[in-house]
Amino acid sequence: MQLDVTDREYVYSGHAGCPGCGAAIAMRFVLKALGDRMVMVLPACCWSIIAGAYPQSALKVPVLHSAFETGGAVASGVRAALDMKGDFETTVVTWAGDGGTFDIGFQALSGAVERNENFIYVCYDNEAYMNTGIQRSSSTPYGAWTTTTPGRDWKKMRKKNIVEALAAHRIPYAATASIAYPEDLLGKARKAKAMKGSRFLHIFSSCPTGWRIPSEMSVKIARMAVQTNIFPLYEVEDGVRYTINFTPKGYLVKEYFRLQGRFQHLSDADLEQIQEMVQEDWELLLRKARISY
Ligand SMILES: Cc1ncc(C[n+]2csc(CCOP(=O)(O)OP(=O)(O)O)c2C)c(N)n1
Ligand code: SF4
Ligand SMILES: [Mg+2]
Repeated sequence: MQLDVTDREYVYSGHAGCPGCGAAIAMRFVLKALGDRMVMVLPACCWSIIAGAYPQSALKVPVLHSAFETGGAVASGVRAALDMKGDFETTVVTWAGDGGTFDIGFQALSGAVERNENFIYVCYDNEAYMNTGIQRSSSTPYGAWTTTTPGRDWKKMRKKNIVEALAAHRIPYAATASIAYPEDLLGKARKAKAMKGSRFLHIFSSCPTGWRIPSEMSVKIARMAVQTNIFPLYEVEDGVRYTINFTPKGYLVKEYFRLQGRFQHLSDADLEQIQEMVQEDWELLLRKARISY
């Protein structure tokens, strides 16, 4: 199948991402969907390094590097400045990691979307603080090794459901997407661009370095996360209208876990427990999608 997407590239080759970096793939697709009439706010994360420090940049869009916790606040300010200049056409995009979104930037993000600020907030999710050496975040999944959840202290809490948290603000659009499903990802980025108000994209972005997987497995692992229901693809409009975009045939989660170094310590009993947790979450999502508004 041929992708309906421009040949134009907005990410220069030779950027500083690791081979197979899912975050780099995510950026490439999102920029193809959004085009270059934008200001990108980039709080501290791997992408700050991948893009590089001024005057260098791996991105062909204007970038404003910002402090780690400020993605929502800086984007609000950039939007206000553009509006004062009468520029209502330039899209403001925050591009932040899971640490910068789920944890340290959550206050600024929550404040901004509660005001329904007119911007797109993209969280590329590699499930840990990768740029500073693979520390656990509230996006790190149950069962994972990180450098702050080592050995038997592997993470015992569930991954925070960030889309639910954003939907609770009743924003116009919140959606999950994956680097392994580019048609879906491009469609959601275009849909978000056509809307006004606060829009949130949560993109599953494999990290070969932090997940201890070979770089060529990056997209396959991301695909398996969707096919196992570990990372379902869905949208929430106005905080209440759920649409599930893909219904998997149902791979077992152990196949996904066994391929990644970060989960090698888990026993069969742990994996069975995780399978049940994934099933529970999926059934809850199905129930929400059945409610009609
Ligand atoms: C206030 C503050 N605390 C800590 C840091 C150090 N720091 C920079 S990037 C980063 C990790 C970012 O994690 P995430 O947002 O998940 O992005 P990733 O690196 O995984 O792409 C940290 C802890 C900082 N820049 N500012
Ligand atoms: S550490 Fe992970 S997210 Fe960061 S550049 Fe490398 S592969 Fe990408
Ligand atoms: Mg991260």
